[in-house]
Amino acid sequence: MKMVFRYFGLGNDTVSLEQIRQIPGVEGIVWALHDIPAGEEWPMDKIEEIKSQADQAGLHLDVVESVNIHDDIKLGLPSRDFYIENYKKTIAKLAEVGVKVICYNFMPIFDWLRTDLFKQNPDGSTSLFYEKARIEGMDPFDLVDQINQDATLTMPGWEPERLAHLTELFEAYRNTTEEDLWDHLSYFLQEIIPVAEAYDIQMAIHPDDPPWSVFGLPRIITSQSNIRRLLSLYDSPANSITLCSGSLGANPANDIVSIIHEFKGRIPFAHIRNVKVYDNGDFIETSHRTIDGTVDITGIVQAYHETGFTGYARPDHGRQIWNEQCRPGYGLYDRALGIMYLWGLWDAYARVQETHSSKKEVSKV
Ligand code: DNO
Repeated sequence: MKMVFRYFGLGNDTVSLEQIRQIPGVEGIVWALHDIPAGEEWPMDKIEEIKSQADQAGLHLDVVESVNIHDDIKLGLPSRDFYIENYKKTIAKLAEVGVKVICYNFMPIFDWLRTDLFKQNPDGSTSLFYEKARIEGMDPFDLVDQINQDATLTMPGWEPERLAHLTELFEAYRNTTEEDLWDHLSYFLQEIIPVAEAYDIQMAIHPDDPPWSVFGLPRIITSQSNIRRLLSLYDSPANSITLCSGSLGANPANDIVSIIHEFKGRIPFAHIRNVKVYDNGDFIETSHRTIDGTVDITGIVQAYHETGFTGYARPDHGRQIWNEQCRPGYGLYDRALGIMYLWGLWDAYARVQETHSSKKEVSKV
């Protein structure tokens, strides 16, 4: 397991590269050019800027999260070919600076969705929270009005240029079914995976968060069987997944341990985090510790260990603790605590395995 940490870039992150470097066992940053709109080719000079910052800090930049997919590709519009060509050019440039994994997602319009970014916990910390009934009761067109009236309602994937076209986007998706989305994903993969293979890069799709349809929009990377279908769309190690335990874990029917065992070898990147799911379908993000949430983090780390996981892993969405001023979910403190918990579990399994194999050696003698 190679530990990495998400970094939003100079001026965009409250956590510095020096701080990241001091978290035990962290070797690299997970990065992106966040100011380049989806669909545009990434400029080489900006890529090189991040490369030189990372080099100076002694961190690698093997993992990019995300090169976002233009909605025309998800909608299957004729203009998709132009955006796919840009995507291929970006892959080639990322390979030049040594990128090994590109994380992306195929969620229409939005990325991850929550109803509260600062939900108060009893201990005074705050967490990201999702109130299911509130989203279910919301008309997407009312939502657009609300966002237009309240600019603070901003989330990842809700870039200003996209918000301006939100009504049109909802209209465009009105007749798009899940099967259409599968077709459009397949088209994208048939074009992109041969290029990724040629550059020795793994394309790792991130599951939908939450893993169900929101605002009537189709969502397809939601379950073990759908991941199986995704991997069969193009049978190559370059067609792979970012296994996010918290995204899939918002649906307790998803057995992440079983997913790790079934898809070993096709998981180059793991997001390991916990959520607590309530009976009514609401969920709140918790510390990484197993006992604090519904996701079996202990079992997940054990499964990665047992399957000989050598990919990249990062903690994800921490709580906001100790009065840290940071991007919701992306503070230093709780994610660094999360890393130490993950290492603790990992090292304990490594020790158990060593002891087990040395006992076997002794019994052979
Ligand atoms: C949230 C992240 C997601 C993720 C994208 C991948 O914190 O896990 O925003 O980066 O969905 O494309």
